[in-house]
Amino acid sequence: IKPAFQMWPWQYWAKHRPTEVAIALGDANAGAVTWNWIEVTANIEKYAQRLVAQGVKRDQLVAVVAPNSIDVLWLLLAIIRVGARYVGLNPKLPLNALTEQLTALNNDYIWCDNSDLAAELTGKTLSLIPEVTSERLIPVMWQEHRPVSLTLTSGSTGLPKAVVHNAQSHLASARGLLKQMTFTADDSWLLSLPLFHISGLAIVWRWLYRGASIVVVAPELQQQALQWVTHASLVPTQLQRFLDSDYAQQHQLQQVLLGGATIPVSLTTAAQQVGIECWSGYGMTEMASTITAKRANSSAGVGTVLPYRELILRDGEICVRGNVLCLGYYRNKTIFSLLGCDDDDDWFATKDLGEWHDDELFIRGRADNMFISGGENVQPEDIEQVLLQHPAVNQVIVLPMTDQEFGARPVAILTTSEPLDDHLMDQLASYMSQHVAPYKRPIRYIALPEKFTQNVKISRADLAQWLAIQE
Ligand code: 4YB
Repeated sequence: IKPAFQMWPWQYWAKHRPTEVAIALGDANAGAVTWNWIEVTANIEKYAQRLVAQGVKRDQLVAVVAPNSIDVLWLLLAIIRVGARYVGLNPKLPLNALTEQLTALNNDYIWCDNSDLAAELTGKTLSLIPEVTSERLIPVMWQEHRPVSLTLTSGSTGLPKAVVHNAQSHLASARGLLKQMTFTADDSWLLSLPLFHISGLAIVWRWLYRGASIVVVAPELQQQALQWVTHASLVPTQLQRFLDSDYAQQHQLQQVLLGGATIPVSLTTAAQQVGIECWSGYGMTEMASTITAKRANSSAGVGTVLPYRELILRDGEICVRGNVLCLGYYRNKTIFSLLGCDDDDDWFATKDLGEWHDDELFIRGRADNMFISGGENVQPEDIEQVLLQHPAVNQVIVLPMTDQEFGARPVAILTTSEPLDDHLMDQLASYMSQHVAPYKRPIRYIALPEKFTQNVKISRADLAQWLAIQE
């Protein structure tokens, strides 16, 4: 794969699209603050000088603990500019989890938008404010193979892994997706997912790859801001909420890339009806976001493999490789390979289960979610997919509940479009008895507490912990 840029991407666009809007803070058509590519380049340089003045050096690790904001975006770009590495952490995590993750990362610097929190965390605190009087030349060149980011991704157990990517894999990810999905230099992509998750970072790299504009808004304006942009990346619940809101009545949103969890066909159909073209994707942190995608249609599959990615099934397990694959996992200041011990095998085994039907990939769930009920193997995602086809079900997670007789039995935890009362529960139970074998029928239907729907994706582990303490 040949390099996408011979210079810093923003520098390239400052040459080729100098006065086009590159960043908008708010609604670009209604008095938002905007920066063109020349201004973006100058601003990155300014923030980079501030980092250098505080001692940040190439190859160092800067942790950022904050929700999305324009400051976080400048910081990310400036960190890359000085040759350091960016790692974002979810600011909503409890203090002990943040501390544990930072200790494992052994970061050199930290930036928080909240100074109380910063005081509690490890690493030298950075400030974005100081004006730098004596500017120094920053002797770092654009090199696509240099590691630029660490992205935390949690498996089902243990500490999250820190996935290292260089600029090349991020750009290959953008390039391959944009060979299929239309995103022109005149379009705008909302920064609609967190920069501490791969889905948020991928938005930045598509923007840089295309020289288009990125729209940043305060978290409370996210819903409304979907009206102001042509493109957005959303998890299914975000799209559901937008469609349920009044904002969906009038918008210029053309294309939405969906991913991160099972995408209900009913959702993409409803979006299509208000003029939003949906793309259904399957992706993961290790592969720099989207791996397969398609224009949403009447099938629940996730389409075909994008350029710069390869995918095979081995005994039903999805294995991947390609230019977008990360450099490895970061531990003790070292990058460890994510591949197994066999040197001849360069496929990354994902633990996701898949099937091909008519050349399209279907995700069947994760191997480690499977449980046994009365001697039968139960794949929770199978049950979820049937429930999602019920018109009243918006979102559902199926978990095992310990059972004297069966070892474990499935329970469904869900959000619904009407109140989850006895009547609806009876309806769901009778619907399931018509569609699945007895051992796959949930023994209880429980409403999903609001607090679990705030993150990019629902953590099955957190939800299982909560379920264990319910009577
Ligand atoms: C799925 C799944 C699917 C992932 N069905 N299980 O830019 C994007 O691609 C994007 C756009 C909108 C929303 C999200 C994204 C993402 O990047 C998602 C990437 C992601 O979720 N990465 S992750 O490391 O946090 O989790 C990966 C796991 O998520 C996979 O291994 C699957 O288990 C699951 N998943 N897409 C069913 N369409």
